Amino acid sequence: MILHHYGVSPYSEKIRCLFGYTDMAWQSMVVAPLPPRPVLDPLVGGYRRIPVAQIGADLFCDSNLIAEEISTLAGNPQLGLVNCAAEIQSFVQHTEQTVFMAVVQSVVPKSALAMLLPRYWPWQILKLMRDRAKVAKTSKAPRLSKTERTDALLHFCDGIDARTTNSDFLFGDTPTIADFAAYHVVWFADLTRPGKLLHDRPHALAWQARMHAFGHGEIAKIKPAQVFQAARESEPRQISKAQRHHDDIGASVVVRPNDYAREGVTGQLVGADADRWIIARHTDRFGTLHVHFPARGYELSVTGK
Ligand SMILES: N[C@@H](CCC(=O)N[C@@H](CS)C(=O)NCC(=O)O)C(=O)O
Repeated sequence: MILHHYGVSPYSEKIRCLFGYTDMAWQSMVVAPLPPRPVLDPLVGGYRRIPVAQIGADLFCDSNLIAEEISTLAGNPQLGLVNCAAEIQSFVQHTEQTVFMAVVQSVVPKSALAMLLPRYWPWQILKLMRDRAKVAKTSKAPRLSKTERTDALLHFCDGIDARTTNSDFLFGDTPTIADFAAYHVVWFADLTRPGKLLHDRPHALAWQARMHAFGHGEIAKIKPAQVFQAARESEPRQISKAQRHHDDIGASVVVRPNDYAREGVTGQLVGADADRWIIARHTDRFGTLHVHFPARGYELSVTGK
């Protein structure tokens, strides 16, 4: 599996940590924190969020869908959100929507600069900050008040501490996708305000250390030419029979995130079920590519039949 990612991306950290836990070998393609991304853009065709995973001519958008692919490869259903109990699903949803937003919206420019200055040139930081301000303007994600942010973070941290008092992980003695969803939020909070979020919560801190100890798996760097070759020389994988029954199969569609960074991908719907949409992009450069999206958190519009 190739992962298109960048260092300070929290959702990428979630996947890197999953690679560590499952002890997976993967190929790393580091991309810029904002478009244009000359390696990824021609493959994915418009989706601008990171991470994106690639297996040959199949592209997987969104960390929860990537986690599902990893869960299948690793034979561990608890790492795929759609396989988990409703309680775990709603924990992940709340963590990645409300708690993540509370962390992001609490970052003050001074700590953002402290995080970025050792990693990027000043002109890149300026561009990145302008870009994210633009993304925030068109975002449909709720803007939380200071009190809402404080309450959400307090509740989250206390919850982690309580859940890890008598067990090693949030929902028992082995990790589920909930642990990785919570971990990347804590990791990002620590990048911007080191040590502040879980401060004075011994069980939560021990859990964080256990998650950190998984590492990132076996990483191999991959070159742009190899990424392109993998796409060009592979056929997209077979679509299952069950995914070929949707009424709109064959239609021209656009799929886009329903919250922020809403640039969409245009193509032909070739597979769909309750959890996933698969759209085909026919390209001169790579032949046919399949771009996979989770149904949750994304919207599909039919543009022609
Ligand atoms: N739900 C997405 C969220 C991904 C996300 O927000 N990624 C960030 C970077 S960690 C991003 O791309 N932000 C806005 C942008 O660059 O367009 C996922 O789970 O992958």
